[in-house]
Amino acid sequence: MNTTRGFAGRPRAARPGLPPGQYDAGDDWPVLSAEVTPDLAAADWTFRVSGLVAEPRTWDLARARRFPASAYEGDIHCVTGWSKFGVRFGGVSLDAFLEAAGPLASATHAVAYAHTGYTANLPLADLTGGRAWIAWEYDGRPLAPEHGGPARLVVPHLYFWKSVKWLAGLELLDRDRPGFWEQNGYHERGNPWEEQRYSGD
Ligand SMILES: Nc1nc2c(c(=O)[nH]1)N[C@H]1C(S)=C(S)[C@@H](COP(=O)(O)O)O[C@H]1N2
Ligand SMILES: [Mo]
Repeated sequence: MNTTRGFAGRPRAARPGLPPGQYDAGDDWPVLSAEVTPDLAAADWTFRVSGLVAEPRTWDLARARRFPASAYEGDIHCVTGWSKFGVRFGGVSLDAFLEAAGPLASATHAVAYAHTGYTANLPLADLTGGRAWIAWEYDGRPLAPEHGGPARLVVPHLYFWKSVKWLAGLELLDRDRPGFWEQNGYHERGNPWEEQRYSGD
């Protein structure tokens, strides 16, 4: 035999773009929901920006679609370990909604909440600057209900638990207020590149 001892069976080098401790889920797209998928028709979906804003605003899907279209093409990372490469979400940049409502200077954090009651907290800076979307399409088709359709939040540079499905609103705050998983031990920010999985990481 001509194999070099110690070489065969060595783990392959991590794929570039894979954060520490993650694996590539390939074509799979697992569904992770703490709730039962709600019966939420596109016509009944609304999104509200409230709290520390100049003017609280609410949009339905038809009005949300009037903002310039914006897509995210890239990778997503779930704290349970899977990452998915080359996803394509279509919708609108969250900046458009925030600019319309006018965050007050005192606003530093936000709680994103779902039509089901699920919540996630984020620093406001992670939701601005072209890094967060409200998405209603996946691969050019309407977002499937189990993946958060009619519309969900997509904040791909953080662990995907922050990307609230069946998104109902954002409340802007002057302090960090833990959401559903964050009250159960998960990290307040959740940067996958720093492996911020659990509180204190
Ligand atoms: N409303 C709601 N949004 C949610 C969740 C949830 O349980 N409820 N799970 C989060 C988690 S942990 C992940 S990894 C992603 C999963 O999205 P997917 O089911 O489309 O893969 O949604 C996030 N958003
Ligand atoms: Mo997750």
